Amino acid sequence: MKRRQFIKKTSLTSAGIAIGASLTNCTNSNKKEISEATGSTVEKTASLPLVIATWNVKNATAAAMEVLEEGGNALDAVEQGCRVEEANEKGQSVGKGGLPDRDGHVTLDACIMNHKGDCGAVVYLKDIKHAVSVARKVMEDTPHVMLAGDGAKQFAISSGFQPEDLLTEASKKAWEDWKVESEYKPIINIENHDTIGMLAIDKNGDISGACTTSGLAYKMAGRVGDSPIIGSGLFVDNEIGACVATGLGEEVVKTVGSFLVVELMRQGKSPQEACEEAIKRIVSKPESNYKDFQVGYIAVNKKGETGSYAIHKGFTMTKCQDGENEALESGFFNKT
Ligand code: SD4
Repeated sequence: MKRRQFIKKTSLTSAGIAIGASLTNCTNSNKKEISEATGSTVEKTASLPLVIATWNVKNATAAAMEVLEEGGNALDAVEQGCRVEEANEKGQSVGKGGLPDRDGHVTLDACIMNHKGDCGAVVYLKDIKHAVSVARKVMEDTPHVMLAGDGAKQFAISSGFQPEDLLTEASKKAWEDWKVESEYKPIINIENHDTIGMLAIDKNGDISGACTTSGLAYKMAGRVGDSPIIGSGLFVDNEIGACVATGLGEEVVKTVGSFLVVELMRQGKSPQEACEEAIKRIVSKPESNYKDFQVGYIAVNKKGETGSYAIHKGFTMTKCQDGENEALESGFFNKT
């Protein structure tokens, strides 16, 4: 049997076991050190391939890792990983089942970026659950980087995507309950299911990233956040590293957060130090009301070192590497 067939066969037949095993083996590894500069935990491992994602999305990172272990590239991995959460109807911030805007419409934002610096995005996409795959099609099949609204939907349908109602009974009920008071307030952490941002390095050392979301629950109709904006929600520079953001998109956009993190790594900061500095830019603004909102970043550099940091407690980064798939608590700024 050829080696490629063997890898494919073993990974296909053992996929469930491998994923199941990694889900239960979520022990903290001893590959971490305390940074003398910042006092925070810094990853020291650099074995490839690796996948990291915002929040606790181990099924998604496991799916991405499966792609990489079968010899797939980082772009395929992040797309496939994000699709897991987009299809998960229980996740109320991504894809099908996402919470709607204040008028009851589920609208999706997503982007993707590869190691060559190519990128694609969709904003205000309705009725198509795999927004990340539409973003990839924008990147690969059009002369543009971003499509919005009706045009994005038409393009998706003409590319073979099936339209469907994305508002589930559970999300409709949540929206109807919300309408009683109609009080708009960002939710600081949505446990377990939230915007999914994913970064991967494949066996060749090439980096890709993706980000997909239904945006903020009960947002104004037409609102778009950071997640589909290259440089804000996501940025990849294959020479340096990559970053992806989650939380209140308006605050990420104002500081061009993911680009900032990558540029700080270019200047010599570790991924951890860069994420911390980018959060400090937000919270140290005069009259910042950071106590009322959350922002979190995860980042990886070319060496495979990773970092994550948020304004508030409760943010996690899922990391899949060396047979382990674990949700790691992030450091956070607000200690009060
Ligand atoms: C947005 N950043 O639309 C997204 C929402 C999010 O955790 O990440 N929530 O602003």
